[in-house]
Parts: sequence; C-alpha cells; structure tokens
Amino acid sequence: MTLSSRRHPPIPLVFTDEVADALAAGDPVVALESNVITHGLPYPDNAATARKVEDAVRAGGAVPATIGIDGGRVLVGMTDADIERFASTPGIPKVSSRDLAAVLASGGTGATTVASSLVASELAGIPFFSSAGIGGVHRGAETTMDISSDLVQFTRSRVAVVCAGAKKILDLGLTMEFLETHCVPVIAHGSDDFPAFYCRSSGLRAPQRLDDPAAIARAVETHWALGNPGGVLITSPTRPEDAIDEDDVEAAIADALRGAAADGVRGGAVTKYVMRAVDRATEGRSARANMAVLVHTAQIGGTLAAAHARLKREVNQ
Ligand code: PSU
Ligand code: MN
Repeated sequence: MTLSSRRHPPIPLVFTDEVADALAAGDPVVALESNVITHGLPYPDNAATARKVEDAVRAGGAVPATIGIDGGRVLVGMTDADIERFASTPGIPKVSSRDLAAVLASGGTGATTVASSLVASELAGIPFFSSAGIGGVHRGAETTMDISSDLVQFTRSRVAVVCAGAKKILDLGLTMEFLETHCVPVIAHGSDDFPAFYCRSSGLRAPQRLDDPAAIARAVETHWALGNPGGVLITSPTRPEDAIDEDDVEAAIADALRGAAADGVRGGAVTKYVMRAVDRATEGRSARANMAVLVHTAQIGGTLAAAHARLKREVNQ
C-alpha cells in the first residue's frame, strides 16, 4: 500500500479573501505565526504588535497571512477580529508541528509556532514566512536535549523563513551547528553576522551574505530546484535604534534561566517564562525591543517575498 493510495483526511484550510486573491494572482504573501501573539507578549501589546506586523508586511509589498488553528480548521490569514480573539483569549495552547494533527483531528484551537506555521504555509502554497525569533537549541541542551522543533521543520517545509536570528535566551552557537548539520542554508541580509533577535549580532558570522533581494529570491528557488525538501533561513538584524544593549539583557537572561531551573520549568514552557522574566528585569525594554524587531523583520519579509514573486512571474512568462 503506497503512501499516496492511503486515504488522508483533507486538511481544512480557511483563507481570508485577501490572501486567497493574492495567491490566485501570484502576488506576494508572507505567512506569520500566532504563538508569538498568544505567548510572546502580554495583552494588549500582543494585539497591537500583531496588527503592526501585518501592516509592516504590507509596507514591504506583500499580503500578510497570520496562521492559527481555530475549531479544527487552519486559518490562513486572520481577520482583525480573529487577531483580537487570539490575543485576548487566555489558555490558547501553543501548537507546534508535532501537535498539529491531534489538534486538527479533535477540532481544537491553538496558536501556531514557527514550525507548525511552516507546515500550514506549505499546504497553503505560501513560500515565505516571517517571525523575529526562531526557536533553536536551548542553553544546556547537551544534557536537556531541548532543541526546538522549529529547526527540524526547516528541513521539511519548502518555505523561506525570514527572521532576526534566534532568541538570545538560546545557545546560538549550537543552533548554528544544528542548522549546518541539517543542511539548512543561513543567508544573512544586511549584516555579516547571524543576528540575535533584539541584539544586532550573535557574535557569530553567518555562512553566506546576500543583500540583493533578487539574489535572495534566486537562491531560494535554486535551493528548491536542487531538490531540497526544506527551506532557507534568511536573517536580517534589528535596526540599530531598536536594538537592546547586549550586556543589559544578557544578565537578565542568565538570571531568568536560573529562575526557570529553580522553579522546575522545562520544555515548551521555558521560552515564555524566560521572555517574561527578562521583560520584568529590563523594565519593559526587552518587550519594546521584541515588538520592534517583529515589525522590522516583517517588513523585510514583505520586501523579499515581493522580490520572489517578481522572479516567479519572470520565470513563468
Ligand atoms: N521567538 C520569540 N518569541 C516567541 C517565539 C519565538 O521572540 O514566542 C516562539 C515561536 O513561536 C517559536 C517558539 O516557534 O517560540 C519556539 O518554542 P520552542 O523553543 O518551545 O520550540
Ligand atoms: Mn523545547
């Protein structure tokens, strides 16, 4: 019995008209995650930021498509009411790619991480995704083995991921090693370095740098023409005026990670616990930097998706 002959339940994708029209016309669309709305920032900052992120994608020249799971259906694009509901409803679970099937099969609701948003993006035919901070290899992973499924999903979903590197609370060196091991291209845009979310640099050089959006679009298409089943990571640093001072935030992160260990916080809950602790310790400076880097990255995502759509049009003429 081949895989193709095994019957699969159809995945219920619900497109907003704007996203459906853009995809039908071959116009650029950038998929966005919803976990960063429900778990990344407190209400109402999260709703305001989600709206600014969508506006930034438009400013970049593309249509935003915030992804979420709602009553067993995959939302491909959210209305303003959807965003408000996801931002203000407590207890919406974080759904990563391993959780997606069970949540859909049980008619559940959930906020998609980078990983599950990529699964939905590929199913929906959206080739670009943007979020500021991807999950990565957590500090201490040499004993906890806590490695975000985001990294594995990059090897499986044919979606270009535009981000500002990985969150500072992670082990960025091990994250870069993992990406190399799994043959995930990391292309830096606008900097020689792999950025660290709300800090401009992780201190690590990126393996490749391309500043021209058309060259990046060609690299993405070439990666797929080579038969690679996965995506490409494109990094763009936060703007200097939005960056948070590295020493300021590093001390807070180290304290927060110790606090998480002391409180027995492990696995998927670590990210939210540490991000919130750092926000308190930096009197909100990290939250403001978090919001700024999300918005700026989304605009870059729009610009790069637009360049890719132009390339696809040229090729298909
Ligand atoms: N980056 C942020 N804030 C976040 C996340 C990433 O700045 O909330 C979320 C994303 O949804 C990412 C997830 O997919 O954290 C990774 O979580 P974990 O390490 O448990 O896989
Ligand atoms: Mn984890």
